[in-house]
Amino acid sequence: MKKPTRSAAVLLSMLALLPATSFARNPVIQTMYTADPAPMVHQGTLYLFSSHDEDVGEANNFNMKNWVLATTTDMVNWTQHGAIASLRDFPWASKENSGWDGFDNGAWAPQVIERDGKWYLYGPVQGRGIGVLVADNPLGPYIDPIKKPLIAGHAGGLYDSIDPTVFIDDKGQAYLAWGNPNLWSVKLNKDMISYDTSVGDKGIIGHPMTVKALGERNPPDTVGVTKPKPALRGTSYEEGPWLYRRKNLNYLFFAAGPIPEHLGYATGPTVQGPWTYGGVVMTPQSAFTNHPGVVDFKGKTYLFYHNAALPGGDGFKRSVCVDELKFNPDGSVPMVQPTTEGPAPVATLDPYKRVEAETIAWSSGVKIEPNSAGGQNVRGIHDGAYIQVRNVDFGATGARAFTASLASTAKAKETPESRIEIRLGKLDGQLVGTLPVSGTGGQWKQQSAQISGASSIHDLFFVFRGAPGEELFKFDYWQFSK
Ligand code: FUB
Repeated sequence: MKKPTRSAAVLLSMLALLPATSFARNPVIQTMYTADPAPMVHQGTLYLFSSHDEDVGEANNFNMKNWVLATTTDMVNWTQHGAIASLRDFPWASKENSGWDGFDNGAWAPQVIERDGKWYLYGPVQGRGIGVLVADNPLGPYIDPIKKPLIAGHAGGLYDSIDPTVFIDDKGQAYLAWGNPNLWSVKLNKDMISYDTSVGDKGIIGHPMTVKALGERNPPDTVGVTKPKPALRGTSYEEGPWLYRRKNLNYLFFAAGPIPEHLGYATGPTVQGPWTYGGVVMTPQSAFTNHPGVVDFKGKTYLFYHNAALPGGDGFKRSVCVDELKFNPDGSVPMVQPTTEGPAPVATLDPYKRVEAETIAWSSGVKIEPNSAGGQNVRGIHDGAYIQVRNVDFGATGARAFTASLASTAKAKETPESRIEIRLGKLDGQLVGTLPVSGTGGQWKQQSAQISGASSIHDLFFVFRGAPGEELFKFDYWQFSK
Protein backbone atom coordinates (compact mmCIF):
# COMPACT_ATOMS: atom_id res chain seq x y z
CA MET A 1 0.00 0.00 0.00
CA LYS A 2 1.23 3.51 -0.77
CA LYS A 3 2.37 5.57 2.23
CA PRO A 4 -0.03 8.30 3.37
CA THR A 5 0.80 11.53 1.62
CA ARG A 6 -1.33 13.90 3.65
CA SER A 7 -1.21 14.43 7.40
CA ALA A 8 -4.25 15.46 9.40
CA ALA A 9 -2.55 18.80 10.08
CA VAL A 10 -2.19 19.53 6.39
CA LEU A 11 -5.83 18.60 5.83
CA LEU A 12 -6.93 20.94 8.62
CA SER A 13 -4.97 23.81 7.15
CA MET A 14 -6.54 23.10 3.76
CA LEU A 15 -9.99 23.13 5.32
CA ALA A 16 -9.15 26.53 6.79
CA LEU A 17 -8.93 27.80 3.21
CA LEU A 18 -12.59 27.01 2.54
CA PRO A 19 -14.54 30.00 1.31
CA ALA A 20 -15.85 32.20 4.10
CA THR A 21 -18.74 33.50 2.03
CA SER A 22 -22.00 33.51 3.90
CA PHE A 23 -23.64 31.46 1.16
CA ALA A 24 -21.60 28.28 0.71
CA ARG A 25 -23.61 25.36 2.14
CA ASN A 26 -22.44 22.57 -0.12
CA PRO A 27 -20.84 20.18 0.59
CA VAL A 28 -23.10 19.40 3.52
CA ILE A 29 -20.33 18.11 5.82
CA GLN A 30 -16.92 19.79 5.98
CA THR A 31 -15.31 17.88 8.88
CA MET A 32 -14.73 14.70 6.85
CA TYR A 33 -15.13 13.29 3.37
CA THR A 34 -18.54 11.68 2.77
CA ALA A 35 -20.03 9.87 -0.24
CA ASP A 36 -23.01 7.81 -1.41
CA PRO A 37 -25.79 9.73 0.37
CA ALA A 38 -28.72 7.70 1.70
CA PRO A 39 -31.26 10.15 3.16
CA MET A 40 -34.41 9.08 4.99
CA VAL A 41 -37.05 10.96 6.94
CA HIS A 42 -38.57 9.89 10.23
CA GLN A 43 -40.78 11.95 12.55
CA GLY A 44 -39.66 15.41 11.42
CA THR A 45 -35.95 14.67 11.16
CA LEU A 46 -33.96 14.02 8.00
CA TYR A 47 -31.34 11.31 8.59
CA LEU A 48 -28.45 11.49 6.14
CA PHE A 49 -26.59 8.18 6.20
CA SER A 50 -23.58 8.01 3.93
CA SER A 51 -20.38 6.21 3.30
CA HIS A 52 -17.11 7.78 4.44
CA ASP A 53 -13.91 8.30 2.48
CA GLU A 54 -10.98 8.27 4.91
CA ASP A 55 -8.76 11.39 4.99
CA VAL A 56 -5.80 9.26 4.03
CA GLY A 57 -6.61 7.28 0.91
CA GLU A 58 -5.13 4.27 -0.75
CA ALA A 59 -3.31 4.64 -4.04
CA ASN A 60 -5.97 4.95 -6.74
CA ASN A 61 -8.57 3.21 -4.58
CA PHE A 62 -11.35 3.92 -2.11
CA ASN A 63 -10.49 3.69 1.58
CA MET A 64 -13.82 3.17 3.33
CA LYS A 65 -14.21 1.58 6.75
CA ASN A 66 -17.52 2.76 8.20
CA TRP A 67 -20.86 4.43 7.62
CA VAL A 68 -21.65 7.83 9.11
CA LEU A 69 -24.78 9.78 9.99
CA ALA A 70 -25.78 13.44 10.13
CA THR A 71 -29.26 14.77 10.91
CA THR A 72 -31.16 17.98 10.29
CA THR A 73 -34.56 19.45 11.01
CA ASP A 74 -34.03 22.61 8.95
CA MET A 75 -31.95 21.54 5.87
CA VAL A 76 -29.09 23.91 6.74
CA ASN A 77 -27.75 22.92 10.17
CA TRP A 78 -26.45 19.33 10.32
CA THR A 79 -25.77 17.51 13.58
CA GLN A 80 -22.98 15.05 12.98
CA HIS A 81 -23.16 11.69 14.72
CA GLY A 82 -19.95 10.21 13.34
CA ALA A 83 -19.66 6.51 12.50
CA ILE A 84 -22.79 4.54 13.42
CA ALA A 85 -21.72 1.19 11.90
CA SER A 86 -18.58 -0.27 10.40
CA LEU A 87 -17.02 -3.26 8.67
CA ARG A 88 -16.29 -4.66 12.14
CA ASP A 89 -20.03 -5.24 12.53
CA PHE A 90 -19.79 -7.92 9.81
CA PRO A 91 -17.37 -10.57 11.14
CA TRP A 92 -18.13 -12.76 8.08
CA ALA A 93 -16.30 -10.20 5.97
CA SER A 94 -13.06 -10.55 7.93
CA LYS A 95 -9.89 -11.80 6.32
CA GLU A 96 -10.07 -15.00 8.37
CA ASN A 97 -13.65 -15.76 7.37
CA SER A 98 -13.62 -14.59 3.78
CA GLY A 99 -10.03 -15.11 2.73
CA TRP A 100 -10.10 -11.47 1.64
CA ASP A 101 -7.11 -9.26 2.39
CA GLY A 102 -8.93 -5.99 2.54
CA PHE A 103 -10.87 -6.42 5.81
CA ASP A 104 -10.23 -2.80 6.62
CA ASN A 105 -11.75 -1.55 3.41
CA GLY A 106 -14.95 -1.88 1.38
CA ALA A 107 -17.74 -0.11 3.34
CA TRP A 108 -19.40 1.18 0.17
CA ALA A 109 -22.78 2.80 -0.42
CA PRO A 110 -25.41 1.88 2.24
CA GLN A 111 -29.11 2.52 2.66
CA VAL A 112 -31.16 2.53 5.84
CA ILE A 113 -34.91 2.14 6.29
CA GLU A 114 -37.23 2.08 9.30
CA ARG A 115 -39.94 -0.54 9.65
CA ASP A 116 -42.12 -1.19 12.71
CA GLY A 117 -39.73 0.64 15.03
CA LYS A 118 -36.57 -1.14 13.84
CA TRP A 119 -33.85 0.38 11.66
CA TYR A 120 -32.33 -1.77 8.94
CA LEU A 121 -28.96 -0.82 7.46
CA TYR A 122 -28.07 -2.58 4.20
CA GLY A 123 -24.31 -2.28 3.86
CA PRO A 124 -22.20 -3.63 1.02
CA VAL A 125 -18.76 -4.97 1.83
CA GLN A 126 -17.28 -4.60 -1.61
CA GLY A 127 -16.44 -7.94 -3.15
CA ARG A 128 -17.86 -9.94 -0.22
CA GLY A 129 -21.60 -9.33 -0.36
CA ILE A 130 -24.30 -7.13 1.15
CA GLY A 131 -25.00 -7.42 4.86
CA VAL A 132 -27.91 -6.24 6.97
CA LEU A 133 -27.68 -4.65 10.41
CA VAL A 134 -30.59 -3.93 12.76
CA ALA A 135 -30.96 -1.30 15.49
CA ASP A 136 -33.65 0.01 17.80
CA ASN A 137 -32.82 3.58 16.89
CA PRO A 138 -31.04 5.28 13.99
CA LEU A 139 -27.88 5.99 15.97
CA GLY A 140 -27.46 2.31 16.77
CA PRO A 141 -25.98 0.17 18.10
CA TYR A 142 -26.48 -1.89 14.94
CA ILE A 143 -26.09 -5.66 15.12
CA ASP A 144 -25.93 -8.35 12.45
CA PRO A 145 -29.00 -10.60 13.02
CA ILE A 146 -28.09 -13.28 10.44
CA LYS A 147 -24.30 -13.39 10.82
CA LYS A 148 -23.71 -13.93 7.12
CA PRO A 149 -24.17 -11.85 3.97
CA LEU A 150 -27.83 -11.22 3.13
CA ILE A 151 -26.75 -11.13 -0.52
CA ALA A 152 -23.69 -13.25 -1.20
CA GLY A 153 -20.83 -11.86 -3.28
CA HIS A 154 -21.44 -12.69 -6.94
CA ALA A 155 -18.78 -15.02 -8.29
CA GLY A 156 -16.29 -13.05 -10.35
CA GLY A 157 -18.16 -9.77 -9.96
CA LEU A 158 -16.21 -7.26 -7.87
CA TYR A 159 -18.99 -4.72 -8.17
CA ASP A 160 -22.07 -6.90 -8.46
CA SER A 161 -22.93 -6.96 -4.74
CA ILE A 162 -22.79 -3.21 -4.10
CA ASP A 163 -25.09 -0.22 -3.79
CA PRO A 164 -28.23 -1.67 -2.20
CA THR A 165 -31.38 0.44 -2.37
CA VAL A 166 -34.33 -0.55 -0.20
CA PHE A 167 -37.91 0.51 -0.83
CA ILE A 168 -41.35 -0.31 0.59
CA ASP A 169 -44.16 0.09 -1.94
CA ASP A 170 -47.70 1.32 -1.29
CA LYS A 171 -48.86 -2.25 -0.58
CA GLY A 172 -46.16 -2.74 2.09
CA GLN A 173 -43.95 -4.95 -0.08
CA ALA A 174 -40.26 -4.26 0.51
CA TYR A 175 -37.70 -4.59 -2.28
CA LEU A 176 -33.92 -4.62 -2.29
CA ALA A 177 -32.17 -3.77 -5.57
CA TRP A 178 -28.42 -3.41 -6.14
CA GLY A 179 -25.50 -3.94 -8.45
CA ASN A 180 -22.98 -2.85 -11.05
CA PRO A 181 -23.00 -3.58 -14.00
CA ASN A 182 -26.16 -5.66 -13.54
CA LEU A 183 -29.15 -4.55 -11.55
CA TRP A 184 -30.40 -7.34 -9.30
CA SER A 185 -33.40 -7.38 -7.01
CA VAL A 186 -35.33 -9.44 -4.48
CA LYS A 187 -38.57 -9.04 -2.57
CA LEU A 188 -37.71 -8.68 1.09
CA ASN A 189 -39.85 -10.59 3.54
CA LYS A 190 -41.65 -8.67 6.30
CA ASP A 191 -38.75 -9.36 8.66
CA MET A 192 -36.49 -7.34 6.30
CA ILE A 193 -33.61 -9.76 6.87
CA SER A 194 -34.67 -12.55 4.47
CA TYR A 195 -36.16 -12.55 0.98
CA ASP A 196 -37.88 -14.39 -1.84
CA THR A 197 -36.24 -14.45 -5.23
CA SER A 198 -39.30 -14.33 -7.45
CA VAL A 199 -38.05 -11.08 -9.01
CA GLY A 200 -34.43 -11.84 -8.27
CA ASP A 201 -32.90 -12.15 -11.66
CA LYS A 202 -30.90 -9.52 -13.49
CA GLY A 203 -33.16 -6.63 -14.37
CA ILE A 204 -35.10 -3.80 -12.79
CA ILE A 205 -37.19 -5.85 -10.40
CA GLY A 206 -38.36 -8.30 -13.02
CA HIS A 207 -38.18 -5.84 -15.90
CA PRO A 208 -35.34 -6.33 -18.40
CA MET A 209 -32.44 -3.85 -18.54
CA THR A 210 -33.29 -2.40 -21.91
CA VAL A 211 -32.26 0.87 -23.55
CA LYS A 212 -35.94 1.91 -23.42
CA ALA A 213 -35.87 1.50 -19.65
CA LEU A 214 -32.37 2.73 -18.81
CA GLY A 215 -31.23 4.88 -21.69
CA GLU A 216 -28.57 4.47 -24.31
CA ARG A 217 -24.93 4.29 -23.28
CA ASN A 218 -23.23 7.03 -25.21
CA PRO A 219 -20.43 6.64 -26.06
CA PRO A 220 -20.20 2.91 -25.40
CA ASP A 221 -17.75 1.60 -22.75
CA THR A 222 -14.11 1.47 -23.67
CA VAL A 223 -11.31 -0.38 -21.93
CA GLY A 224 -8.89 1.68 -19.84
CA VAL A 225 -11.26 4.12 -18.14
CA THR A 226 -10.60 4.98 -14.49
CA LYS A 227 -12.71 2.10 -13.23
CA PRO A 228 -12.52 -0.57 -15.95
CA LYS A 229 -15.05 -3.39 -16.03
CA PRO A 230 -14.82 -6.68 -17.83
CA ALA A 231 -18.31 -6.46 -19.31
CA LEU A 232 -19.51 -3.84 -21.75
CA ARG A 233 -22.86 -2.42 -20.81
CA GLY A 234 -25.82 -2.16 -23.09
CA THR A 235 -27.50 0.78 -21.34
CA SER A 236 -26.52 3.91 -19.44
CA TYR A 237 -27.08 2.15 -16.09
CA GLU A 238 -23.87 2.00 -14.08
CA GLU A 239 -24.63 1.64 -10.35
CA GLY A 240 -26.18 3.46 -7.37
CA PRO A 241 -29.89 2.65 -7.87
CA TRP A 242 -32.35 4.64 -5.75
CA LEU A 243 -36.08 3.84 -5.70
CA TYR A 244 -38.55 6.63 -4.89
CA ARG A 245 -42.28 7.18 -5.30
CA ARG A 246 -44.24 10.37 -5.92
CA LYS A 247 -47.87 10.85 -6.96
CA ASN A 248 -48.49 7.27 -8.13
CA LEU A 249 -45.29 7.21 -10.17
CA ASN A 250 -42.25 5.15 -9.23
CA TYR A 251 -38.79 6.51 -9.96
CA LEU A 252 -35.50 4.73 -10.34
CA PHE A 253 -32.63 7.22 -10.06
CA PHE A 254 -29.19 5.84 -10.81
CA ALA A 255 -25.56 6.64 -11.52
CA ALA A 256 -25.12 6.41 -15.28
CA GLY A 257 -22.12 5.91 -17.48
CA PRO A 258 -19.75 6.00 -19.03
CA ILE A 259 -17.39 7.39 -16.45
CA PRO A 260 -17.34 10.15 -15.25
CA GLU A 261 -20.82 9.26 -14.09
CA HIS A 262 -23.88 11.39 -14.58
CA LEU A 263 -27.23 10.81 -12.87
CA GLY A 264 -30.19 9.50 -14.82
CA TYR A 265 -33.69 8.27 -14.04
CA ALA A 266 -36.51 6.04 -15.22
CA THR A 267 -40.18 5.94 -14.23
CA GLY A 268 -42.73 3.17 -13.99
CA PRO A 269 -46.35 2.78 -12.88
CA THR A 270 -45.31 -0.01 -10.49
CA VAL A 271 -42.00 -0.99 -8.92
CA GLN A 272 -42.01 -3.97 -11.24
CA GLY A 273 -42.33 -1.71 -14.28
CA PRO A 274 -42.68 -1.32 -17.09
CA TRP A 275 -39.85 1.21 -16.72
CA THR A 276 -39.22 4.04 -19.17
CA TYR A 277 -36.00 6.03 -19.28
CA GLY A 278 -36.58 9.68 -18.34
CA GLY A 279 -33.26 11.40 -19.06
CA VAL A 280 -30.28 13.00 -17.35
CA VAL A 281 -30.82 14.52 -13.89
CA MET A 282 -27.27 15.77 -13.32
CA THR A 283 -24.29 16.04 -15.64
CA PRO A 284 -20.90 14.66 -14.47
CA GLN A 285 -19.42 16.49 -11.50
CA SER A 286 -15.90 16.72 -10.10
CA ALA A 287 -15.67 13.09 -8.87
CA PHE A 288 -15.62 10.21 -11.38
CA THR A 289 -18.56 8.62 -9.50
CA ASN A 290 -21.85 10.09 -8.40
CA HIS A 291 -24.65 8.55 -6.36
CA PRO A 292 -28.25 9.78 -5.99
CA GLY A 293 -30.40 9.82 -2.86
CA VAL A 294 -33.87 11.38 -3.15
CA VAL A 295 -36.20 12.20 -0.28
CA ASP A 296 -39.23 14.37 0.55
CA PHE A 297 -38.91 16.61 3.59
CA LYS A 298 -41.22 19.34 4.89
CA GLY A 299 -43.01 19.81 1.55
CA LYS A 300 -39.99 19.74 -0.75
CA THR A 301 -38.01 17.06 -2.55
CA TYR A 302 -34.22 16.95 -2.33
CA LEU A 303 -31.55 15.30 -4.45
CA PHE A 304 -28.45 14.30 -2.50
CA TYR A 305 -25.34 13.54 -4.57
CA HIS A 306 -21.58 13.73 -4.18
CA ASN A 307 -18.65 15.54 -5.76
CA ALA A 308 -15.01 16.27 -4.94
CA ALA A 309 -15.50 19.87 -3.81
CA LEU A 310 -13.82 19.87 -0.38
CA PRO A 311 -10.15 20.94 -0.33
CA GLY A 312 -7.98 17.88 -0.97
CA GLY A 313 -10.97 16.18 -2.59
CA ASP A 314 -10.76 13.85 -5.57
CA GLY A 315 -12.53 10.75 -6.89
CA PHE A 316 -11.66 8.87 -3.71
CA LYS A 317 -12.25 11.76 -1.30
CA ARG A 318 -15.76 12.86 -2.04
CA SER A 319 -18.33 15.08 -0.36
CA VAL A 320 -22.10 14.82 -0.14
CA CYS A 321 -24.11 17.81 -1.40
CA VAL A 322 -27.83 18.53 -1.62
CA ASP A 323 -30.06 20.63 -3.85
CA GLU A 324 -33.79 20.84 -4.36
CA LEU A 325 -35.28 18.47 -6.93
CA LYS A 326 -38.27 19.80 -8.85
CA PHE A 327 -40.76 18.00 -11.06
CA ASN A 328 -42.57 19.01 -14.22
CA PRO A 329 -46.40 18.73 -14.14
CA ASP A 330 -46.15 15.41 -16.06
CA GLY A 331 -43.82 13.95 -13.44
CA SER A 332 -40.66 14.26 -15.52
CA VAL A 333 -37.55 15.61 -13.80
CA PRO A 334 -35.76 18.76 -14.99
CA MET A 335 -31.97 18.68 -14.74
CA VAL A 336 -30.56 19.80 -11.40
CA GLN A 337 -27.83 22.45 -11.54
CA PRO A 338 -25.58 21.83 -8.51
CA THR A 339 -25.20 24.90 -6.31
CA THR A 340 -22.73 25.95 -3.64
CA GLU A 341 -25.59 27.65 -1.78
CA GLY A 342 -27.65 24.49 -1.21
CA PRO A 343 -31.30 24.63 -0.23
CA ALA A 344 -33.00 27.37 1.77
CA PRO A 345 -33.72 26.74 5.46
CA VAL A 346 -37.12 25.22 6.24
CA ALA A 347 -37.06 26.03 9.98
CA THR A 348 -35.24 28.20 12.50
CA LEU A 349 -32.89 26.95 15.21
CA ASP A 350 -33.76 27.54 18.88
CA PRO A 351 -30.60 28.76 20.70
CA TYR A 352 -32.28 28.52 24.11
CA LYS A 353 -32.15 24.72 24.03
CA ARG A 354 -28.92 22.75 24.30
CA VAL A 355 -27.32 22.54 20.85
CA GLU A 356 -24.50 20.10 20.12
CA ALA A 357 -21.34 21.91 18.99
CA GLU A 358 -21.20 19.48 16.05
CA THR A 359 -24.44 21.03 14.73
CA ILE A 360 -22.93 22.93 11.83
CA ALA A 361 -24.09 24.77 8.71
CA TRP A 362 -20.54 25.51 7.64
CA SER A 363 -17.20 25.16 9.35
CA SER A 364 -13.57 25.72 8.68
CA GLY A 365 -10.62 24.01 10.32
CA VAL A 366 -12.49 21.72 12.74
CA LYS A 367 -13.10 17.98 12.96
CA ILE A 368 -15.35 15.79 15.12
CA GLU A 369 -14.60 12.82 17.37
CA PRO A 370 -16.51 10.48 19.72
CA ASN A 371 -17.00 12.12 23.11
CA SER A 372 -16.08 10.24 26.28
CA ALA A 373 -19.39 11.53 27.71
CA GLY A 374 -21.36 10.05 24.77
CA GLY A 375 -22.14 11.44 21.33
CA GLN A 376 -19.60 13.55 19.48
CA ASN A 377 -17.64 16.73 20.15
CA VAL A 378 -15.75 19.20 18.01
CA ARG A 379 -11.97 18.84 18.05
CA GLY A 380 -9.03 20.31 16.15
CA ILE A 381 -9.96 23.87 17.17
CA HIS A 382 -7.15 26.24 16.22
CA ASP A 383 -6.78 30.00 16.04
CA GLY A 384 -8.99 31.24 13.18
CA ALA A 385 -11.16 28.12 12.88
CA TYR A 386 -14.89 28.75 12.97
CA ILE A 387 -18.36 27.22 13.01
CA GLN A 388 -21.40 28.80 11.39
CA VAL A 389 -24.92 27.95 12.56
CA ARG A 390 -27.70 29.29 10.35
CA ASN A 391 -31.07 30.86 10.90
CA VAL A 392 -30.86 31.13 14.69
CA ASP A 393 -33.94 32.74 16.24
CA PHE A 394 -32.94 34.77 19.32
CA GLY A 395 -36.50 36.15 19.68
CA ALA A 396 -37.63 39.72 20.26
CA THR A 397 -36.06 40.22 23.68
CA GLY A 398 -32.80 38.56 22.79
CA ALA A 399 -30.09 36.64 24.59
CA ARG A 400 -28.24 37.78 27.72
CA ALA A 401 -25.82 34.91 28.31
CA PHE A 402 -24.03 32.11 26.50
CA THR A 403 -22.83 28.85 28.06
CA ALA A 404 -20.60 26.28 26.42
CA SER A 405 -19.24 22.91 27.55
CA LEU A 406 -15.52 22.93 26.81
CA ALA A 407 -12.48 20.85 27.63
CA SER A 408 -9.11 22.49 27.25
CA THR A 409 -5.94 20.63 26.55
CA ALA A 410 -2.98 21.05 28.90
CA LYS A 411 -1.47 23.44 26.41
CA ALA A 412 -4.59 25.57 26.34
CA LYS A 413 -4.33 25.90 30.14
CA GLU A 414 -1.15 27.79 29.60
CA THR A 415 -2.67 30.02 26.96
CA PRO A 416 -5.45 31.92 28.74
CA GLU A 417 -6.01 34.10 25.68
CA SER A 418 -8.01 31.21 24.15
CA ARG A 419 -11.51 32.47 23.50
CA ILE A 420 -14.66 32.12 21.45
CA GLU A 421 -15.87 35.23 19.66
CA ILE A 422 -19.63 35.10 19.16
CA ARG A 423 -20.60 37.02 16.05
CA LEU A 424 -23.75 37.54 14.00
CA GLY A 425 -24.35 37.59 10.25
CA LYS A 426 -20.84 36.93 8.95
CA LEU A 427 -17.39 35.88 10.03
CA ASP A 428 -16.41 39.44 10.98
CA GLY A 429 -19.98 40.48 11.79
CA GLN A 430 -21.33 42.11 14.97
CA LEU A 431 -19.51 40.85 18.09
CA VAL A 432 -22.23 40.08 20.67
CA GLY A 433 -20.00 38.38 23.24
CA THR A 434 -16.62 36.83 23.91
CA LEU A 435 -16.09 33.73 26.02
CA PRO A 436 -12.56 33.52 27.48
CA VAL A 437 -11.78 29.81 27.78
CA SER A 438 -10.11 28.80 31.06
CA GLY A 439 -8.11 25.64 31.51
CA THR A 440 -10.20 22.65 32.58
CA GLY A 441 -7.49 20.03 33.05
CA GLY A 442 -9.01 18.04 30.21
CA GLN A 443 -12.42 17.75 31.95
CA TRP A 444 -15.66 18.94 30.37
CA LYS A 445 -16.68 22.16 32.16
CA GLN A 446 -19.40 24.69 31.43
CA GLN A 447 -18.14 28.25 30.92
CA SER A 448 -20.29 31.33 30.36
CA ALA A 449 -20.17 34.83 28.88
CA GLN A 450 -22.50 37.81 28.78
CA ILE A 451 -24.25 38.53 25.50
CA SER A 452 -25.54 41.85 24.25
CA GLY A 453 -27.26 42.76 20.99
CA ALA A 454 -28.42 39.28 19.87
CA SER A 455 -32.13 39.37 19.03
CA SER A 456 -34.26 38.23 16.06
CA ILE A 457 -33.00 35.79 13.40
CA HIS A 458 -29.33 35.64 12.41
CA ASP A 459 -26.59 33.34 11.26
CA LEU A 460 -24.35 32.72 14.26
CA PHE A 461 -20.56 32.41 14.06
CA PHE A 462 -18.28 30.92 16.71
CA VAL A 463 -14.83 32.20 15.82
CA PHE A 464 -12.03 30.50 17.76
CA ARG A 465 -9.03 32.56 18.86
CA GLY A 466 -5.84 31.69 20.73
CA ALA A 467 -2.18 30.90 20.44
CA PRO A 468 -1.35 30.05 16.84
CA GLY A 469 -0.46 26.47 15.97
CA GLU A 470 -1.88 24.54 18.94
CA GLU A 471 -5.24 22.84 19.44
CA LEU A 472 -6.95 25.27 21.83
CA PHE A 473 -9.82 23.26 23.36
CA LYS A 474 -12.64 20.85 22.53
CA PHE A 475 -16.28 21.90 22.29
CA ASP A 476 -19.22 19.67 23.29
CA TYR A 477 -22.41 21.77 23.36
CA TRP A 478 -23.75 25.30 23.84
CA GLN A 479 -26.90 27.17 24.89
CA PHE A 480 -27.97 30.81 25.16
CA SER A 481 -30.21 32.13 27.94
CA LYS A 482 -32.56 35.10 28.05
O1 FUB B 1 -18.34 4.64 -2.72
C1 FUB B 1 -17.90 3.50 -3.40
C2 FUB B 1 -18.65 3.32 -4.69
O2 FUB B 1 -18.47 4.43 -5.53
C3 FUB B 1 -20.15 3.24 -4.51
O3 FUB B 1 -20.59 2.01 -4.04
C4 FUB B 1 -20.62 3.62 -5.86
O4 FUB B 1 -21.97 3.96 -5.91
C5 FUB B 1 -19.70 4.77 -6.16
O5 FUB B 1 -20.17 5.96 -5.59
